[in-house]
Amino acid sequence: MLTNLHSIPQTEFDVELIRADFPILQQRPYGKPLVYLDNAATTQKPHCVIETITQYYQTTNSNVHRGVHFLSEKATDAYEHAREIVRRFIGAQQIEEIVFTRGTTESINLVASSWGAANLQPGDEILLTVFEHHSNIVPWQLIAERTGARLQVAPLEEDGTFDIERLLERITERTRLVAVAHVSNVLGIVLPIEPIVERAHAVGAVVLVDGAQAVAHLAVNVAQLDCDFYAFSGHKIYGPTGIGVLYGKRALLESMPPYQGGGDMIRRVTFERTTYNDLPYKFEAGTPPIAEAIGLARALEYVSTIGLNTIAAWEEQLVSRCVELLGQIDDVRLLGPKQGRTGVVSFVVDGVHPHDIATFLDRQGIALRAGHHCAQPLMDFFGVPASARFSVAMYNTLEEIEYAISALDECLNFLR
Ligand code: C6P
Repeated sequence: MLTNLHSIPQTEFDVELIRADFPILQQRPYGKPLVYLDNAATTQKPHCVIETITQYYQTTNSNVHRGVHFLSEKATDAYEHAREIVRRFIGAQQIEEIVFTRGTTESINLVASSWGAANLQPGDEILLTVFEHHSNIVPWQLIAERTGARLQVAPLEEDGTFDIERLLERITERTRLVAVAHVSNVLGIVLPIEPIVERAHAVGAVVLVDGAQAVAHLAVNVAQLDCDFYAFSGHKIYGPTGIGVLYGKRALLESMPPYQGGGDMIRRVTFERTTYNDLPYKFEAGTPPIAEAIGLARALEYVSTIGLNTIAAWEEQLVSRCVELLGQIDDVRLLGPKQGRTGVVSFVVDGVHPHDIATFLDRQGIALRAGHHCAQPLMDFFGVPASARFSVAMYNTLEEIEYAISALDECLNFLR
């Protein structure tokens, strides 16, 4: 049995062939070719994912785990097969460790509500970094308020670089949980997870990794990382919206109380007492996102046949070219380091609002994001209200990067 989908032999990378798989790339906003550089917000979907979802509704649609009829069994098989694909994709050891959720946000809220309520006490510490997404801050604030635990925050250096030692030294006997982004959605830096896990486990703390910006860009193996929880969203890895994954070590998931109550998460209900279903169903109350899970599995297979290492090598070229060309424009300030970044390039320009940049570029057919990127504490750290951000996917080309940066240059000449 394959333990990890990343071990599938990979085909040669041809960006034009890849582009042909994504019908939306034929769109022409304002009559211009679409240059989609907002992939950190959400990625586009290949034919095979769209087809799989359509096929599901045309041939299989039914509720899962509930019926003995033909369609229900077919839908259940497809849904459970999707779980197995996810398991292999992230290198989890057991199928029970894969919980389907609505997305990264729900995965983190599940852990905060369930694990947090059962394990946190006054004086306990939850360690985050200053560059976390709001989805990996607010759930911890909510549970800290309920339990009396406190948030601790690992800082960045003044120049926007990250020193892992500054995080490690904050893991103490009081730390109960460390929750960190694998890849920052603003800085693009990749956190070394292993030393964090090692130090956290040494003091008896657990580690949750927010993989929202990682899974589409680097080969993740949760068994190797040895993290306790790993969260990601389907829509950021060429899959549908409305589906996400929470990986959790079996023993931890077993020990946690349910997150939501409803159908499918129970074994027996009486008005006096309810007993709960086995993993992972204990955490999947109600009708799950069935078509979405099946679509996600198709997306993961698609990514696996291309190969994450191949994708990462291509995206590295895109990001490096973007950083290099931005460096040639006066007054552009890059947020984060020049090198060692994955997927995203965020920047600010003195005297120009990022929204004006995004609006100007939009008229050239270029989609990028401007705003606080749901990372307001990081914007505060840099002393800016917002930034502009290019974010790449495997279907972007070097020509698109060059076109986008020359449009930016034109925009700044116009606005300044
Ligand atoms: N970041 C971005 O444009 P959801 O919304 O649940 O799929 O993902 C939340 C999330 C959690 N962590 C990180 C590191 C993220 O980047 C995101 C989503 C998008 O950067 C939308 S704000």
